[in-house]
Amino acid sequence: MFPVVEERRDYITLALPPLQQQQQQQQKTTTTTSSSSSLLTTIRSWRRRWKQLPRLLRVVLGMVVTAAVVGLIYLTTHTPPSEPPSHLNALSPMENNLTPPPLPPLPPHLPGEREKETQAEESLRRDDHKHQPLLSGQEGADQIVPPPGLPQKRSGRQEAVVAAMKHAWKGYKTYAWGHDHLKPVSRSRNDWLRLGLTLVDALDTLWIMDLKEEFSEAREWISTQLNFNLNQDVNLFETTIRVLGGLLSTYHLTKEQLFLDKAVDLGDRLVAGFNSGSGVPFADVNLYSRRASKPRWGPDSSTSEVTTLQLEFRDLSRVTGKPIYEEKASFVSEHIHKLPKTDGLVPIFINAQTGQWRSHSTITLGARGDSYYEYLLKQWIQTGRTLDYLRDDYNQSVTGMEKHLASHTHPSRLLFFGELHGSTKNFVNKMDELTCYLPGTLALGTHYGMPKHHMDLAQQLMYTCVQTWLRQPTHLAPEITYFNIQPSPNNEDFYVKANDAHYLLRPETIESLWYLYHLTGNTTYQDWGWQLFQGIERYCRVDNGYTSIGNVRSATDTKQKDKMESFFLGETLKYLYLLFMEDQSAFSVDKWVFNTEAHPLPIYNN
Ligand code: DMJ
Repeated sequence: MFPVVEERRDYITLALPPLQQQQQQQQKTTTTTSSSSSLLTTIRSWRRRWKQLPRLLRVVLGMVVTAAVVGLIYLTTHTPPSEPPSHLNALSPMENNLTPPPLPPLPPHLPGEREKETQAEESLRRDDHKHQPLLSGQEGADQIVPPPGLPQKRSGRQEAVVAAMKHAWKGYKTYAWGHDHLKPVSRSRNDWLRLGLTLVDALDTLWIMDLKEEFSEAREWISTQLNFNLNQDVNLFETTIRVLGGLLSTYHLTKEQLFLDKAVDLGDRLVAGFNSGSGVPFADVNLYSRRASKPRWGPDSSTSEVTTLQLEFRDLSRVTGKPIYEEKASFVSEHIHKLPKTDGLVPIFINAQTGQWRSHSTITLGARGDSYYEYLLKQWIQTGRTLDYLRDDYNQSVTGMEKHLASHTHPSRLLFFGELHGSTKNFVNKMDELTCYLPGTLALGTHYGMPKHHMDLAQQLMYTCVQTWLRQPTHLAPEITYFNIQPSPNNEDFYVKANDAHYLLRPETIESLWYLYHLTGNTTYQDWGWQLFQGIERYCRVDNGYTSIGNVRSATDTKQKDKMESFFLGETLKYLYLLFMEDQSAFSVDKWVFNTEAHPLPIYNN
């Protein structure tokens, strides 16, 4: 067990000593008696004066008072509501209300859920527990049937999300076409990878939302302008999850060879990133020279980055029949499987030349650690549940999370997962918004037969994540939240430091809401998602798109950051759309596995 920075105390009982209680009671009684006797005297004197007035005057006064009361009642019940901001006009008054109704706590288990878990566990125990041929090996891509029933009739909430997507797209098209990111406030653009990042990340969202015109103009740009022959260092992880993942998923959805050709061209360049002393990839790769290098900021690669390439590279191998991509990426997972861990938990840095941990680095489920855990489970699912070491590592890591990172707040006992810092591995009571992908992953795991109590963890953490949004005046979550595990002066569960108060249009909480709704059918998750979406609409929407903000702690001073991240279109709006979809069968988690950037890829049977 590691030492903790803050002592964990669950309950403090505030009981007054009996004597003090009695004294207070007596004081209360004396005060009440004297104030009620003076009230009686006043009433009697007014009654005397009233009776001394002439009878006619008393009748007239009575009528005037009655008319005033009736008028007051009419006015208070017939005042029209104040105007909502113009961009919310399309929504109904009920939907425009930003004040959250009290949210019912979710039952630990919902109807039907236990049966589902039992069925999944039983199917896992069977000898032939492999997934039935959703796809078989390399010929798989041709067998994928697009999600049934698309386009579907949209719900009202989906229409609102589609309107948001159109607004974001219009701003991007007008001011940043073909560039990585839109700067909606200054009506300009920003380049990072020089790959038309927003356009590629948004492709499958446009297709899923059936935005034909927008999809076809994006397709045209991919066909005529997207060029990977660039003398440009790109981050291997970001380019893989956003661009390679986006192209592959669009290929699977549309069956258009164009997207696969582009994915292969990119994959052939990115695969050079694995050329290191250990096979663990470097952080960066030059797309033209195909030379890999360590990041400018330090000697090591991030653990989450080197372990979050495998779904995409494996898929590329399966659809092309070229094993090289999968071999390179799978080797990294196998290598990391053999490295020492803290009850399944891993440090956030690894050296690409030696293949060893930077052992004094932090353990966290947030930045640089997060998707390592996510891809353990998702790779196992992608391969038809055949690579059991991944499932075992995943299960062990959840045990480690519970043992070393789980804690509860004071006073509301909200579950959160903290971090272990430095070589001493001291517990620190902070959690990134990024960690809010975890409820979704835990829920997905229980659907595939992981221990039932993982679902309890998922539901509890989901509630905490939603609270980090709804307890801010903007209804938007900060990048980092600190949790009080002892009583604090203001008796609040958590607080936010000024430097951590930004919201970057991130999707993780919404992503988890989709998984929990998809797997339980509990519409409270949809209602929560709707409230978060309204925070985005009210505080991030600007004339020419959506902007990240620097301060979620103030509804009047949000400090717009003038940047629309590509994942807002690739992930946030896609998960909102899926969350509000009435027929959840189109993107069933039995058929699709979503990469960490929300790009759906098919599940294979091996
Ligand atoms: C996305 O690029 C991916 O979800 C990644 O795994 C980490 N987070 C960002 C969005 O917040």
